[in-house]
Amino acid sequence: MTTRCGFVALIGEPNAGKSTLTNHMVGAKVSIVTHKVQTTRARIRGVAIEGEAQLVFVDTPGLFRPRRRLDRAMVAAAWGGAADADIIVLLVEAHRGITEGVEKILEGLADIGKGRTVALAINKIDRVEAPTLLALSKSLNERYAFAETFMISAEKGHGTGALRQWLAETLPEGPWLYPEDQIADLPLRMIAAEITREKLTLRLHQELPYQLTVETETWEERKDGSARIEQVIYVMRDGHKGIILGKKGETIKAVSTQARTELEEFLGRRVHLFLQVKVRPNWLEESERYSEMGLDFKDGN
Ligand SMILES: Nc1nc2c(ncn2[C@@H]2O[C@H](COP(=O)(O)OP(=O)(O)O)[C@@H](O)[C@H]2O)c(=O)[nH]1
Ligand SMILES: [Mg+2]
Repeated sequence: MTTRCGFVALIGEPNAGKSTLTNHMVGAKVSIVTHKVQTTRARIRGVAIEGEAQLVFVDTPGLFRPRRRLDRAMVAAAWGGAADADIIVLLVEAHRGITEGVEKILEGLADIGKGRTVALAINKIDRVEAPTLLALSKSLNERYAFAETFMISAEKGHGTGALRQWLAETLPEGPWLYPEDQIADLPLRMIAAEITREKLTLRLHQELPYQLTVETETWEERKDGSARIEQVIYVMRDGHKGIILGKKGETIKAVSTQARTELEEFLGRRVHLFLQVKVRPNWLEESERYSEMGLDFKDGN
């Protein structure tokens, strides 16, 4: 039997559904998902198996016009993920169509996509009627020579089987890169930090989620089989610390419980989670914070 293996980079605007599709394909939550834009900060690899093929999905941060250093590092990681992939899948939201952001990505693809297989996945088809979908598919294909077009709902799992099948057939021949039972290529400490960041993002309003970062500081394996995990939430201002703690520490307590429950489910064992909030006005300019997130920190980033 010939095996196949390769990287499938999912790119698109923030909120297109890249992380939802990654999780759906892997069959487990390896990438955090929220309704807020720019939830995914780094490249997250999720592994799926289809017949003799191992599909390594590269979930990327959204492509958007960057303002801050962190934004620039995220966008660079997204394009870098595409440039390193065997197949690029562009996700476009069915109900939003060809936005200015999508236009910009198509421009970028003209360059990065050269000599690569690029497919189009129109996502969230549960939100539109068929005629809209066909018109959108037609105009996107007029703008770029996609190898294939798929109409999917990452959330409901519609059309994703066909995409998966096509990817499995199209990836290059080669040995599998990961053991059969591995579903993610991200250190556990980072997955743990991402879970806490997701719970914070879901709970906090407006800009605050974009101004904080979570790091796992210590991870101790206990004799009784449980894990003791200490994490730090870095925020930029004293006021933010107060918001995260909440009245009588209610907010952080709730976040901690939710994160711990999900971690226990993910790890399949008991977890003792300790969260601490630290004010660090300049964390967005500290290279160490970026390496903890798996992002490059460069001069001029
Ligand atoms: N209606 C609908 N919503 C979806 C679908 N796929 C993703 N979403 C939602 O879109 C939002 C953004 O999804 P996410 O995967 O985080 O997008 P990303 O920023 O591209 O990674 C979340 O609220 C998802 O639940 C879909 O097929 N249909
Ligand atoms: Mg995402």
